[in-house]
Amino acid sequence: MATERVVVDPLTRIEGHLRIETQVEGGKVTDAWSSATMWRGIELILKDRDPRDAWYFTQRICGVCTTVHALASVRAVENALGIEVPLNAVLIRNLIEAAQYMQDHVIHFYHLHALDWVDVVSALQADPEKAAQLATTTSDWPNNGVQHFTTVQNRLKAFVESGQLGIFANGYWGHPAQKLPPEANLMAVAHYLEALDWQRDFIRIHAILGSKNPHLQTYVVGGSTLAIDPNGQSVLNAERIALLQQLFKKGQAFVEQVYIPDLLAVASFYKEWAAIGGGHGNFLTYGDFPLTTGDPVTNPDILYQPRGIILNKDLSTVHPVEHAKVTEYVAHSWFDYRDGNGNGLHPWEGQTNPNYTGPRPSEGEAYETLITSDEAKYSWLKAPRYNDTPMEVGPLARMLVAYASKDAPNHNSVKEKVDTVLERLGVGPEALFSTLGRTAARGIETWVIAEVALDWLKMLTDNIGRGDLKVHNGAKWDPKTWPALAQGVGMTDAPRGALGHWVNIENQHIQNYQCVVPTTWNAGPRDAHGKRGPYEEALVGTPIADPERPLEILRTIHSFDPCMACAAHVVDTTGQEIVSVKVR
Ligand code: NFE
Ligand code: MG
Repeated sequence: MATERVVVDPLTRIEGHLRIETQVEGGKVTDAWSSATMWRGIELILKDRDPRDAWYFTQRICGVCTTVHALASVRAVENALGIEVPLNAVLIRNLIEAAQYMQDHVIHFYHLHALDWVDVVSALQADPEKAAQLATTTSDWPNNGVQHFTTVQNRLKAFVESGQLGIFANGYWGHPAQKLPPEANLMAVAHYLEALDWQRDFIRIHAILGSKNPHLQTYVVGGSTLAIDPNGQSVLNAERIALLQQLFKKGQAFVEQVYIPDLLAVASFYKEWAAIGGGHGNFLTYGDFPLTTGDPVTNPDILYQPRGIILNKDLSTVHPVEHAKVTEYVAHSWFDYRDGNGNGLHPWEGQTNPNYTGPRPSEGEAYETLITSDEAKYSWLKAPRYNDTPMEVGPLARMLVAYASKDAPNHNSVKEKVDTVLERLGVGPEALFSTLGRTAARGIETWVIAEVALDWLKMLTDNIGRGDLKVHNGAKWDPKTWPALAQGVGMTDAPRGALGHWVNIENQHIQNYQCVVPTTWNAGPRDAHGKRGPYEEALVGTPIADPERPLEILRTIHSFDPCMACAAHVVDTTGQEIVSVKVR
């Protein structure tokens, strides 16, 4: 049987640079390797700095999930020094993150993932009247009329006739695995364009709560710098709170009337993807969104989204998370540990010693594969493991843990929506362990968060109404009050999954800082025992209709929403040649 090496490098419509190598036999992926192809080293930049400044630097790991690294960082330092954050700051942080989830997930669905399922060129053949009928059967969204769809189609025709497809260039249009009828494609393209405007308006929430986006400015160890006075000129006054409510409500309307109906419509044509891309079946979430004061690391019970682990797709048991069991391997990564690469290191003992041993195309070195032996190093990502087990993180992990945690605050909301989606698609819970499940989980989560964000805004308003305007706890602000040695861990669940920052503080300065990031969990390479990372495992078994145009690889990898900047904590400085796909 013919064996082919199918390589996608760079894999686009993600953040950063990712190379996927696969072995394809008989029209199916039989093995896969995930490689992050760039590195910078934020963790090294943090050494010897004031830990209260770390969040400014870590937040710049990424421009997509931006704010989550600020949150993990201030929480790590608060955990190290025993600082409790006032309730207003807890809720402000939740609202910032809720808005992050909503904007990030909508952008992912429409702008990064939809074109894996939606054929833009086919939309040219659609009858706008039928498209409007289709859209209005599933939603009351005002822009679903014939006139709007006709305008969009004309815009699209003008694009194509000018030969400048712009953002729609280089898609696998007309691919045999594309199954939507032209009308569904037109509806999705119309919403793709609308979502561009929606996300820009919606994220004004971050301008209010964080002064700007990306890279919000109101974090501080001990709370928030967002001054509150309902009757004054303070940043957060009654008028701004009213605007926040309006923006969250508009956000919720888009999620409920556009995103969820589109998700269901598209998914109903691709049910076979409920049996593809499942992977290892191990899921980890740190949980998030504290509902009261208290250190979320030591008090998981205060979290709206529960902390937990699901193993081997078994939803009958949710295992607890002990951060001591997190380690990172470098056996297949371009790093070396001082005492050898056979063991994983806990982040408090973590090391960041880059040692690039791969090919150097910038120096004219040609290469076809990074996998030159079973021992090859092939990625700038370390391989995180929990209790020596690879873990998938992200919306699917959160959804499964919430679904299985009957006492969790979000259980009913999640279960109700999951059951609705499963019923509408006519599939059982086993369908969740798949590429389709991953994509559905992201939508369901956005639906849950859009609803509860309004409750958190009300909690904040009620607390302010009781006269509590406190946003910062300055008790330990002075470094002279700190012990000579302190260690902390800050956990959050970012849009793409479990995010931890670990800090060692020595004589008031950072002695070591390690970030173990969602995309590192998911996109990391094999560990010292040869166990594949989650992307790699999820790809095994994926059908490939046309090795020259491996659309199916994109579907599964995009379902994780890769962010390589986060994962490798890097920017690209090499100016790499853009080649959409190389097939051998
Ligand atoms: Ni750069 Fe990130 C999220 C984090 S993913 S997007 O969500 O943390 O690794
Ligand atoms: Mg790291």
